[in-house]
Amino acid sequence: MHHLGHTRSRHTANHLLHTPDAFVRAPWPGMTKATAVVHTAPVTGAKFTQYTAEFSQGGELAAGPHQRFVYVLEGQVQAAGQTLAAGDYAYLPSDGALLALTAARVAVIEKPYQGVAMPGGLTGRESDIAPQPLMGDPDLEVRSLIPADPAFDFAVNTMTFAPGATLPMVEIHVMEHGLLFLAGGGIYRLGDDWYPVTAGDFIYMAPYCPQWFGALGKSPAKYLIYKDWNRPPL
Ligand code: UGY
Ligand code: MN
Repeated sequence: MHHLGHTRSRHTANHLLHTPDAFVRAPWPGMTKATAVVHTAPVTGAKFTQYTAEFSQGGELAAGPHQRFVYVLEGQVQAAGQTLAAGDYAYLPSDGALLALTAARVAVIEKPYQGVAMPGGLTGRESDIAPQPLMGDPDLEVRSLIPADPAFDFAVNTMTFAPGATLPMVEIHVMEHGLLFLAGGGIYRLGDDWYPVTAGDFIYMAPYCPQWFGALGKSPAKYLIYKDWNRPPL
């Protein structure tokens, strides 16, 4: 029994709030000394999969059949012959295998490619990406981790909100989102509900889920956000 059956987690028709108290870890073939917390997958209606892979030192995650994006949350992993540390990321169109050089936690996004020729792989460091203010607001910085090239069929950004900063409007759009809170917190509107959210939480937003966020507290709020991108809906 935990907190008398209470959790902030919630799953509705158009959104999922997945909080760490409700995470269940499971391995699958291709994982050695590693487990995954699957946050969203096609079973929820999503057209992608997002999970947090948790590794002991020496742990491995084999390549899967789909393009993979990884963002290191903690520790060090090797991907495509490169060493990635916290804040580093990689787009791996094939050969997406990961080897943990230390105990590590990695955000993993996988999606069947929509198109003919997948772009080449790349790695980067989030802090090297120049921030862009969202709709001119210098208190809301967007860093695009995937290059602006239509060969990519999804986008992954970080969004950093100064204390008190908000999304400029309630967004309603055809794209779906996978969102992992990296730091700070605030209030997220999802559909007709408002939720307190904090670092470690995950949110899935289905297409057309009304969404808005306001940052609370004395330190910036930051999240990693996936969306399908660069493809017509039909
Ligand atoms: O890119 C986006 O749609 C982003 N502004 N959405 C969000 O933060 N919920
Ligand atoms: Mn959005």
